Amino acid sequence: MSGKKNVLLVKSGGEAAIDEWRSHFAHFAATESPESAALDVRWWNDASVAPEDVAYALVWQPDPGRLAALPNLRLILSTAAGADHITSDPTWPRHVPLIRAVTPEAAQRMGEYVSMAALALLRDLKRSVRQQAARRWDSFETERSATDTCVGILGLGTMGVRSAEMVRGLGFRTIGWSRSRKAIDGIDCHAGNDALPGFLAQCDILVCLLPATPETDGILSAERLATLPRGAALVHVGRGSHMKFDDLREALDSGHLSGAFVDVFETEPLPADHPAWTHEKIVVTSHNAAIASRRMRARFFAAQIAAFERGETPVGVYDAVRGY
Ligand code: NDP
Ligand code: OXD
Repeated sequence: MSGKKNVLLVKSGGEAAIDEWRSHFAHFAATESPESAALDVRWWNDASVAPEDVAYALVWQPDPGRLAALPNLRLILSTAAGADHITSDPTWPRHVPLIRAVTPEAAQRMGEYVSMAALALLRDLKRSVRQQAARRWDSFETERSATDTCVGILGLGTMGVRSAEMVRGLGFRTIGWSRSRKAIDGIDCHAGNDALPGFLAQCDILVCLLPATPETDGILSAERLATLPRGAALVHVGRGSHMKFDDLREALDSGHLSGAFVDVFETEPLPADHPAWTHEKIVVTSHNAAIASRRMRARFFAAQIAAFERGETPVGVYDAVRGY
C-alpha cells in the first residue's frame, strides 16, 4: 500500500460502529495482516474524506451512485454474504473486484438458526408459546422425530453446508441442492434444475439458502411450494426475491404447509402492517439469522486486503457471470 490512497470507507452498523471497526482493523493489521496496516478507516459520510483517497469500501446497501464516484477504489467489500445489496445499483463499478463476507462464524450462526427453526417446527413451538400466553396446560404430542423427518437445503455454499452438517447432527435426514454436484458425508446431494422437483418432493422442512440471482428469482413459487409434501414447513433465510409472501400465506392457510420461519422479505424492514407479523404459523425474524461479529468480519477483510496487496486472489470474490 503506498501514497495516501488508503482510506477504507465503512457503511456497516452506522456511524456509531466506526470506532469499533477501526480498532478491529488496527488489531488484525498488527497481528495477522501487516499489508493492511496503512488503512485509514473512516465513516461513509465523513465529509473530510476526498473521494480520490478511497481505496476500499466496506458496505451494506451503499447509496446508489456513491461507489461509482470513487475514482481510485480498489476493492468493494460486502459486509454481508450476499452481494445483491451492491449489485442492485445499476452504476456499481463492475471493474472493481467485489468481495463477499465469508466467515466460519456466520456459517456457524446460520447453522444454529436453521437447527433452531427445524426443531421448533418439528415440535410446534409456536403452539406452546400460544398456550403459555393463554395459561393453558395442554400436553399435545407432535407426530415425528428428527430421524423420520427430511430437511432439504437449497444452496450448498458456505452457509448451506454448515447448516446441513448441523441439522444432520441433530438426527434429521438431510438432503441438499446446488448448481454443481457436491459430495458431503451423510448428505444426499442433488444438483441442477432437472433434479429440483424430485428434491422438493422429499422435503418435510425446506430451507432456502440461495443467493439472489436472475435464476433464483421467484424460486419458491406457489407451484413449487405445492410440490412439497403435505404438512411440510419452510425456513426462508435466502432473499426476499425468492418468494412472494402471498404464495406462502396461501400455502399455510390452505393447510398444505404447516409452518414457516421467515428471515428475509421482499421489503425490508418489514412494514408494521405486514400480515407476516401476526400470522399464527409464521415466526418472523429481522434478517438477522447469521450476522457475524464485526471482529470476525474485520479479520476476514483485513486478510483479503492483505492478500490483494500481495498480488494474490482474495477469498469470496463475486463472480458476475454466476451472479454470486
Ligand atoms: P455461496 O456462494 O457460498 O453458496 C451459494 C450456493 O447456492 C451454492 O451452493 C450454489 O451452487 C447455489 N446456487 C446458486 N445459484 C443456484 C442455482 N441457480 N441453482 C442451484 N443452486 C444454486 O453463498 P453463501 O452460502 O455464503 O450464502 C448464500 C446466500 O444465503 C446469500 O447469498 C444470501 O442470500 C443468504 N444469506 C442470508 C443470511 C441471512 O442472515 N438471512 C446470511 C447469509 C447469507 P454451487 O455450489 O454449485 O455454486
Ligand atoms: C446476508 C448476510 O447476506 O447477512 O444476508 O450476510
